Amino acid sequence: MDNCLFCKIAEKTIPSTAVYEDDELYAFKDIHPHAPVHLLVIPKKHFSTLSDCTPDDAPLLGKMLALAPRLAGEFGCAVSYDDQGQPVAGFKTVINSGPDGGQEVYHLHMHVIGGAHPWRNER
Ligand code: DGP
Repeated sequence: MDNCLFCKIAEKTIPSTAVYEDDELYAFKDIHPHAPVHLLVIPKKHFSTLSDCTPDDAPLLGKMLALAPRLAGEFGCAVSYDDQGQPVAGFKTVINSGPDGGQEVYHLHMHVIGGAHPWRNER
């Protein structure tokens, strides 16, 4: 789509630090990281927001979600289990949608954020 920042990033007309790519998805480092690991996963097909997706897009959305733990593992923040079977480490996946959802870039993207836990006290 013309004038879409993340379409241009996926097309490589704007540079980014790639961490994953296939025929449908592109993932790269966020330019303003909120934590030691902060990645963005985008579909190459342009959707402005999650609200523009339909049930037919479920396989693509599932593929995006399934990529999160794989990338978290590659960046050292996957959930693992200690000797007592308690979960350790971990990451957060976020899709901001629309102005009330805090979305700033209008190309669907999923944040994968880990390596720190500032949100633990937010619960
Ligand atoms: P959101 O608020 O969910 O729309 O988050 C947009 C994110 O995109 C924000 O964390 C910063 C990131 N971002 C914005 N512009 C660029 C860019 O040019 N390159 C990269 N790598 N990330 C960007």
